[in-house]
Amino acid sequence: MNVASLTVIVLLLWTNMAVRTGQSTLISFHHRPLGDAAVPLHFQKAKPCTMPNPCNVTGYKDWYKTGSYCIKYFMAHLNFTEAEMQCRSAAPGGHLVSVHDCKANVDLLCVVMKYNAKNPRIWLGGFELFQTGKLMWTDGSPWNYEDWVPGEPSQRWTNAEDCVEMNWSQIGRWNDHSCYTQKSYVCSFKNTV
Ligand SMILES: [Ca+2]
Repeated sequence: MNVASLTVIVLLLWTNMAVRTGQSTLISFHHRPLGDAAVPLHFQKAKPCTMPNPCNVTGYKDWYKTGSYCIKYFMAHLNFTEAEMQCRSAAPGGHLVSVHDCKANVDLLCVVMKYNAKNPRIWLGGFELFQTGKLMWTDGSPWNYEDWVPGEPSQRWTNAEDCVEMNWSQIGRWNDHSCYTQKSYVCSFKNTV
C-alpha cells in the first residue's frame, strides 16, 4: 500500500468517526471558520448611539439633522431608482442619502436602528458609473468617505451590483448590490439653515 492510499483510508476512518461522534460541526468550524460576512446580522449589536437632533427646517421636523444634511428613514421597499425618485419628491433638493464622514455614518445608522432594527438594510445614494469603477452619489456630492464590508464592493467594474446599500452583513457597513432589489431607504437634503 502506498502513502497516498494510506492517507485516504486514514482520512475516511477519521471522517467516519467524527460523524458518528457528532463532531462534524466542530470540524467544519475548525477548517472553515466563519468569515465576517457570514456572521448573521441578528447576532450583531449596533454600538450605543445618540440620536441626532431634529431637523430645524419648518415642515421637516420629523427629519434628523446630521452635519449639513437633514435625513429621514422610509420603510417602503423600493428599487434604487424608485427610491431616489421618492427622495426627490420628499423634500426640495432631496436625494438618497450621501455619507461623508464617520459621524454621519453613525448618525444614519442610529436613525435606521430606531425605526427598523430587525431589518435595517437600506439604500444609500451611492452607485457605480457605467462599469468604470467610479463611485458617485446621486446628490452630486464628492465621494470622499466609505465604510465597506471587508471584500466589498464585490462587483466593481461589472454591471451586476452597481448600487450601494448599508447593513447587509455587518451593521453600519456598506455593500454593492443589484440596483433592482427592493429595500427601505434614507433620504436627505442639504440643510442650509
Ligand atoms: Ca456586493
